[in-house]
Amino acid sequence: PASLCGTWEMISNVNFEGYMIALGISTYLRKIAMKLKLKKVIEQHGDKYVIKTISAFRTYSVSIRVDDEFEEFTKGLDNRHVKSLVRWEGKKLVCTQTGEKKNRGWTHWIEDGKLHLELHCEGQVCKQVFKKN
Ligand code: RET
Repeated sequence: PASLCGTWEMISNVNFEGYMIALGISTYLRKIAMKLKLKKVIEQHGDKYVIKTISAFRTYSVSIRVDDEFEEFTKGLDNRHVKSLVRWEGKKLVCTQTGEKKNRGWTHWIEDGKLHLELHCEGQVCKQVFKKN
Protein backbone atom coordinates (compact mmCIF):
# COMPACT_ATOMS: atom_id res chain seq x y z
CA PRO A 1 0.00 0.00 0.00
CA ALA A 2 0.99 3.63 -0.48
CA SER A 3 3.24 4.87 2.31
CA LEU A 4 2.03 7.30 4.95
CA CYS A 5 5.57 8.58 5.32
CA GLY A 6 6.50 12.09 4.33
CA THR A 7 5.71 15.70 5.00
CA TRP A 8 2.08 16.65 4.54
CA GLU A 9 0.28 20.00 4.53
CA MET A 10 -3.32 20.40 5.58
CA ILE A 11 -5.73 21.38 2.80
CA SER A 12 -9.04 20.81 4.57
CA ASN A 13 -10.30 20.49 8.12
CA VAL A 14 -13.95 19.68 8.79
CA ASN A 15 -15.43 19.77 12.31
CA PHE A 16 -12.13 20.20 14.16
CA GLU A 17 -14.11 22.44 16.49
CA GLY A 18 -16.64 19.70 17.33
CA TYR A 19 -13.82 17.24 18.00
CA MET A 20 -12.06 19.71 20.30
CA ILE A 21 -15.29 20.47 22.16
CA ALA A 22 -15.79 16.71 22.69
CA LEU A 23 -12.28 16.60 24.17
CA GLY A 24 -13.11 19.48 26.51
CA ILE A 25 -10.54 21.84 24.98
CA SER A 26 -11.07 25.40 26.22
CA THR A 27 -12.63 28.07 24.03
CA TYR A 28 -9.36 29.99 24.20
CA LEU A 29 -7.26 27.09 22.91
CA ARG A 30 -9.87 26.14 20.30
CA LYS A 31 -9.73 29.64 18.83
CA ILE A 32 -5.98 29.38 18.43
CA ALA A 33 -6.12 25.81 17.10
CA MET A 34 -8.78 26.66 14.49
CA LYS A 35 -6.48 29.21 12.85
CA LEU A 36 -3.50 26.89 12.52
CA LYS A 37 -2.27 25.43 9.27
CA LEU A 38 -1.26 21.98 10.38
CA LYS A 39 1.51 19.87 8.98
CA LYS A 40 2.01 16.15 9.48
CA VAL A 41 5.41 14.56 9.35
CA ILE A 42 5.26 10.77 9.41
CA GLU A 43 8.44 8.74 9.65
CA GLN A 44 8.98 5.00 9.86
CA HIS A 45 11.99 3.47 11.58
CA GLY A 46 11.75 -0.31 11.39
CA ASP A 47 8.48 -1.29 13.07
CA LYS A 48 8.13 2.12 14.71
CA TYR A 49 6.22 5.12 13.36
CA VAL A 50 6.68 8.67 14.52
CA ILE A 51 3.75 10.94 13.76
CA LYS A 52 4.28 14.66 14.27
CA THR A 53 1.47 17.21 14.13
CA ILE A 54 3.29 20.47 13.58
CA SER A 55 2.06 24.04 13.86
CA ALA A 56 3.58 27.42 14.58
CA PHE A 57 1.86 27.38 17.97
CA ARG A 58 2.47 23.87 19.24
CA THR A 59 3.72 20.51 18.05
CA TYR A 60 2.43 17.12 19.12
CA SER A 61 4.54 14.04 18.52
CA VAL A 62 3.76 10.40 19.14
CA SER A 63 5.82 7.22 18.60
CA ILE A 64 3.93 4.03 17.96
CA ARG A 65 4.50 0.37 17.26
CA VAL A 66 1.71 -1.35 15.39
CA ASP A 67 -0.15 -3.94 17.52
CA ASP A 68 1.63 -2.79 20.66
CA GLU A 69 -0.57 -1.02 23.22
CA PHE A 70 1.07 1.95 24.93
CA GLU A 71 0.30 4.72 27.41
CA GLU A 72 -0.22 8.01 25.61
CA PHE A 73 -0.28 11.37 27.34
CA THR A 74 -1.96 13.90 25.08
CA LYS A 75 0.29 16.71 26.18
CA GLY A 76 -0.81 20.13 25.01
CA LEU A 77 -4.06 18.77 23.54
CA ASP A 78 -6.48 17.72 26.30
CA ASN A 79 -3.70 16.49 28.63
CA ARG A 80 -5.24 13.09 29.29
CA HIS A 81 -3.73 9.68 29.80
CA VAL A 82 -5.12 7.07 27.42
CA LYS A 83 -4.20 3.53 26.42
CA SER A 84 -3.56 3.57 22.70
CA LEU A 85 -3.50 0.66 20.30
CA VAL A 86 -2.66 1.08 16.63
CA ARG A 87 -3.47 -1.59 14.06
CA TRP A 88 -3.64 -1.94 10.30
CA GLU A 89 -7.18 -2.50 9.06
CA GLY A 90 -6.59 -3.15 5.39
CA LYS A 91 -4.93 0.00 4.09
CA LYS A 92 -5.95 2.08 7.08
CA LEU A 93 -3.83 2.75 10.17
CA VAL A 94 -6.35 2.76 12.99
CA CYS A 95 -5.79 3.89 16.58
CA THR A 96 -8.16 3.38 19.50
CA GLN A 97 -7.50 5.55 22.54
CA THR A 98 -9.13 4.04 25.61
CA GLY A 99 -9.73 6.26 28.61
CA GLU A 100 -12.15 8.74 30.05
CA LYS A 101 -13.59 9.73 26.67
CA LYS A 102 -15.73 7.20 24.82
CA ASN A 103 -15.20 6.21 21.20
CA ARG A 104 -11.89 8.05 20.95
CA GLY A 105 -9.35 7.43 18.21
CA TRP A 106 -8.15 8.20 14.71
CA THR A 107 -7.64 6.64 11.30
CA HIS A 108 -4.96 7.51 8.75
CA TRP A 109 -5.02 6.38 5.13
CA ILE A 110 -3.87 7.40 1.65
CA GLU A 111 -6.42 8.15 -1.02
CA ASP A 112 -5.71 9.79 -4.41
CA GLY A 113 -2.16 10.49 -3.25
CA LYS A 114 -3.39 12.47 -0.26
CA LEU A 115 -3.21 11.74 3.44
CA HIS A 116 -6.64 11.43 5.02
CA LEU A 117 -7.13 11.61 8.77
CA GLU A 118 -10.33 11.05 10.64
CA LEU A 119 -10.32 11.97 14.33
CA HIS A 120 -13.22 10.92 16.50
CA CYS A 121 -14.31 11.40 20.08
CA GLU A 122 -17.68 10.66 21.65
CA GLY A 123 -20.13 11.50 18.82
CA GLN A 124 -17.85 13.94 16.94
CA VAL A 125 -15.87 13.23 13.80
CA CYS A 126 -13.24 15.59 12.41
CA LYS A 127 -11.98 15.00 8.88
CA GLN A 128 -8.64 16.40 7.74
CA VAL A 129 -6.93 16.03 4.37
CA PHE A 130 -3.25 16.74 3.66
CA LYS A 131 -1.38 17.04 0.41
CA LYS A 132 2.17 15.86 -0.08
CA ASN A 133 4.66 18.66 0.35
C1 RET B 1 -2.98 21.34 18.19
C2 RET B 1 -2.94 22.76 18.76
C3 RET B 1 -3.33 22.82 20.18
C4 RET B 1 -4.73 22.33 20.38
C5 RET B 1 -5.01 21.06 19.66
C6 RET B 1 -4.20 20.57 18.65
C7 RET B 1 -4.59 19.29 18.05
C8 RET B 1 -3.83 18.26 17.76
C9 RET B 1 -4.29 17.01 17.22
C10 RET B 1 -3.39 16.06 17.02
C11 RET B 1 -3.62 14.76 16.50
C12 RET B 1 -2.62 13.91 16.44
C13 RET B 1 -2.67 12.58 15.90
C14 RET B 1 -1.57 11.84 16.00
C15 RET B 1 -1.46 10.53 15.48
O1 RET B 1 -0.58 9.81 15.80
C16 RET B 1 -3.02 21.48 16.69
C17 RET B 1 -1.68 20.64 18.59
C18 RET B 1 -6.25 20.32 20.10
C19 RET B 1 -5.71 16.79 16.95
C20 RET B 1 -3.87 12.04 15.27
